[in-house]
Parts: sequence; C-alpha cells; structure tokens
Amino acid sequence: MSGSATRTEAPEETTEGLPADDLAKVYQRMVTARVIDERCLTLQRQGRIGFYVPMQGQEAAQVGAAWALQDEDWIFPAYRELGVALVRGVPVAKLINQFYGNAGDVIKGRQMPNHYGYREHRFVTASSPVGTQISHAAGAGMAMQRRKDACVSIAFFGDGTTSSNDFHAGLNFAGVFRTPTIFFCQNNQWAISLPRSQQTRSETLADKAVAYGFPGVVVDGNDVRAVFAATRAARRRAVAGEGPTLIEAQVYRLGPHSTSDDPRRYRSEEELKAWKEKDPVARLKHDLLTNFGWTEEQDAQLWETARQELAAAVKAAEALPPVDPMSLFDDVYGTPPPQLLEERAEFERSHSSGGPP
Ligand SMILES: Cc1ncc(C[n+]2csc(CCOP(=O)(O)OP(=O)(O)O)c2C)c(N)n1
Ligand SMILES: [Mg+2]
Repeated sequence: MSGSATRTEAPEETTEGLPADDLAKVYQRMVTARVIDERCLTLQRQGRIGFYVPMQGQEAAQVGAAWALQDEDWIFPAYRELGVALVRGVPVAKLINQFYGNAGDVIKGRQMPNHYGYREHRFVTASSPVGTQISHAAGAGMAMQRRKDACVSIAFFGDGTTSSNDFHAGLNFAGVFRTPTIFFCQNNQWAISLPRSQQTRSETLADKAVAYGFPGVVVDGNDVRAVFAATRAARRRAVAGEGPTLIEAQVYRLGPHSTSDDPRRYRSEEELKAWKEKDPVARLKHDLLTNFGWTEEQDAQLWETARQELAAAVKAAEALPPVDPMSLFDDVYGTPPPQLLEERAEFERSHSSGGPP
C-alpha cells in the first residue's frame, strides 16, 4: 500500500468496530480523565501542584487510540496524554504523586509536573520539546522490526508538531524503512495561540503522509469508535509489515494550553461554545443511554466513584513527604566516581545540619 498512498485514504479495515462490551469501560476511562483534569486545574490554582496540562476535549481520541493497542506496544507520548496512560493501567495514585513530585513519584521529582513515564506500562516519559518523541517512535519501530517483535510503536503529538523537524525526519525514516509505527496526531486546532489555519497550507494534516509514501487518515476524534477503528487498522498494517500510518484525529482543546495560558486572549467564546457541543464524553454518554441500556443512575455512580478515587489519591499524595534530596545522587552511575561520593557526603552533612542544601 505504501507506494500507492493517496490523500487521506482510509485503510479498508476501518469498519472494524469497538466491541459493544468494551464501551462502558472505555467511557469509564474517559470520565476518569475528565474528573482528574478538572480537579488538577483547581489544584494548580490553589497552589497545591505547580503546573498542569489539561486535555479536556481529547478524551475520545486518546482512549479510543489506546484501546486499539496491545500491552506489548510502546507508547511515545507528548505531554497531554492522560487518557492513554489510564488505558495503559497507570494507577491514578501514581499519576497524582508525580504531579506533586513527592516521595511516591517513581521518577523522583526529576521531570516537570505532568511529564510522567512508566517503563512497566511501556509508556515513555512525556516529551516537552515538541516532536522528539516522533523520532524515538520511528527508531523503536525499527528495533521491533529487526527483532521481529510482533508489536508496534505509537507517537502522540499535536497539530503544531507537524511543523517540527522531528515530524519530517521521523515520518521519512519510518516510510523508508516501513517501520511498524503509528503516528497519531491530535489536531486540537491550536498550537498554544497559533490556529491550525496558520500552521500549514496543506488541506489536512493527514495529507503529509503522502510525501513519505504511506497512508494518512482523517478521523473525527470526538467519535471514540472511529478513532478505535482507524488505530486498530493502522496497528494491523504495522504488524503485517505494511509500514506506518499517520492518523489525524480532529478534536478541540477545550481548556487552556497549560495552567500558564489564558486562551481568552486569542480565541473566541463562539468557537469554544461550538466545540463544547461536540464534547466527546457527553457524546458517548448519549450513545450509551440511547443504544446500550445505560441509565442515569449508573452514570451518576460512575462519576461519583471516579471522584472518590481521585479524592483518596490526592489525600494520600498530600500526606507523603517530598522526594528525599539525597536521591539526587542516585541512578546515574553504576559505580559512582569518587568526586561524586565526596559531594554526596558534603551534601549529606549540610542537609542533616539544616544548612542550605
Ligand atoms: C521544540 C519546541 N519548540 C517550541 C516549544 C514550545 N511549545 C510547547 S507546546 C507548543 C505547541 C504545540 O502544539 P501542538 O503540537 O498542536 O500540541 P498541543 O499543545 O496543542 O497538544 C509549543 C510551540 C517546545 N516545547 N518545543
Ligand atoms: Mg494543538
């Protein structure tokens, strides 16, 4: 298929459906993401966590894509992929500890808040420089290919990132070597304050795949089933040795870019209102109520359980001490060099005497 790619051509298998039995579970992950997101924005405003990157509006895209993967696949996220982490099985408490950078943070406070990674979940640490994860995913795909591992790599990134060097290098590399890689672009219409209309003259972002010789697919990112189908099809192609796929999921970032941003300065209330009407969480709820026998009581219970689980995780996180400063010296050297051991001893003396660290 790679030699005959045409603009925004969807692979045939995109009719493959999300199993009906999975829908309530998918919805549960989306609700959990929404609950965490809303609360973390508040926690940051209250000065309890330092920084947060919200993802409201992108729940269906993230959960739908992650649902189509297998546990052995490797994920190379940007900084907004909470829904993917939840599907991967990262416990809520672990995520919250990372936001606090406390003693329960498995990366020991060494990353920015919200930039988490979990080796056991094959969820690589979030990339802050935009696009670097794309080259990493292509390289990992090549390793899988050489080792004949039956798994894929997937990179998550945004519309603005399609203008980065790594996007072009990574997609070209993947196209040339036909790596088993999925490039999953969440076109949330904004790259901080730069609108999609000023990002590129290409008609769609999926079009860009044509230049690299593989298919590009556009999906409605608010439709969890469409996202699942497109990602499942891309995965199938990848493991069959047919090479990469670029997926453009069209969504909207309902919140600010990050807690350091005020979107009222660059986008209109009308635009926000129009996209709020397409809210992916409300859309799936409506589908469940209308077509799958879901009840308002079940729904209320689900939200309540998610809120309670989160409240418990926040309480536990706030009861933990900060990361042990002595851990600064760990994890870099197998056998620490003598000067590092001296610095460590000096730091320990100053730290235990209450002096400046
Ligand atoms: C190499 C690099 N350049 C600039 C930035 C600053 N920056 C952070 S996020 C961002 C916008 C990214 O937009 P997009 O790819 O659409 O992702 P979104 O944030 O919308 O999810 C920019 C320019 C950066 N992090 N890295
Ligand atoms: Mg964007």
